[in-house]
Amino acid sequence: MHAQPDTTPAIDMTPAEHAAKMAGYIDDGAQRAMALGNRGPIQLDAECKLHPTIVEAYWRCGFYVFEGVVGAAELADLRQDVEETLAAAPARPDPNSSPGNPSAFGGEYAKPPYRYAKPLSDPYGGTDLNNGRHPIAMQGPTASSDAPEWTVNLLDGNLQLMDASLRLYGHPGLLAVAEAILGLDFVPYNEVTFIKEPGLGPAVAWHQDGTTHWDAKDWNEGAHGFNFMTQLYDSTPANCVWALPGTHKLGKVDFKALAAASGSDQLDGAVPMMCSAGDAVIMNRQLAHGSFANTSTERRVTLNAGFFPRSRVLNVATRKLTGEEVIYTADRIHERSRIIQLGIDARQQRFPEEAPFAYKPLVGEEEQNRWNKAARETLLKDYNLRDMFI
Ligand SMILES: O=C(O)CCC(=O)C(=O)O
Repeated sequence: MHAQPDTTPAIDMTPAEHAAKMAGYIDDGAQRAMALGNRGPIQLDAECKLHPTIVEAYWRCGFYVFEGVVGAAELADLRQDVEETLAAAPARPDPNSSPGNPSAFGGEYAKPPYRYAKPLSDPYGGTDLNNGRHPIAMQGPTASSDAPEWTVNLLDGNLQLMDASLRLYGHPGLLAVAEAILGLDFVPYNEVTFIKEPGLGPAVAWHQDGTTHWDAKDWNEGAHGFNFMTQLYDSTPANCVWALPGTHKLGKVDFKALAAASGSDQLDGAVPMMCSAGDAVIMNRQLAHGSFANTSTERRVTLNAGFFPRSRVLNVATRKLTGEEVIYTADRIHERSRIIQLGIDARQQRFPEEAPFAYKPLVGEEEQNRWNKAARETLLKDYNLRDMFI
């Protein structure tokens, strides 16, 4: 891999000028978003099947905003865990970490949990990082003179960093949605937290997430699974993820051509995925999406948890975003999937009045996957070394 700059050079624009440039785009995009008909509560029938109009809207648009998924008590737990995790972050990345993905260890984990970026930068756009999946650079305003040198923009391995996040992973409504979209035997991908602090949060340049099945003969609009994105604070048009509805059906999107046609990184037809705190978006990983530098005054914290159809992972040979080659065996999938069952049990202990989700591939293995002190060490510790990427 080529050496990469760790940030897109800032252009001569203040955060306030960037925010002003976004204003008209935000108004138009927010109107388009509200007209899509793809938001509302999770609706399950007596058999826990997702309402067909939700399924239809998800496949039509490539995303759906589930409102009110996380209640007040759980939201408070999640926010507190994020605060504690961020408070433990070193102020700057380890100088020996990759210049393209500056990161730092914090505690005992095998994989660095903290990822950093320069304030308001675009770490990926126009580089060949992440298998080159971010072809255009976003506009990078110059951060204010009192900004820190680095901002934490990502936490990796949510479920071992934050117990509340493990409990959210076992959410029966979200897992029922996963089952409805991917089938009974859905498999996990990874869990990360996107942090976009006001005046600091970097851009995530336009991209599609999938990397493996684009040229497959049996490629389809669901070939690379989806991410849940649970919002711990209101997610506004100025700081949220934007998307081009319907692009998950089109194969590889030519972002350079779209940016040229649109005249900038403000792609024509895009919509913001606005949410209130406690909402959770399901987003198809083939959907064209990205987020702008956060020049707003509001923080965004998003917990991502992704899932795949098993048929797109089992015995599949692929390359991780780092370029490393890997084959996903049945054993590996089974071991990684045990964390779903662990999350279900952890949630049941915190919310005993809730009916737990039954994850079909592990029915009968509940006893081996109980949440307790031992499981933290034997099952959860470094679980994210078994993350799967397609
Ligand atoms: O949260 C963001 O700003 C970007 C999220 C994203 O690109 C992703 O989940 O793939």
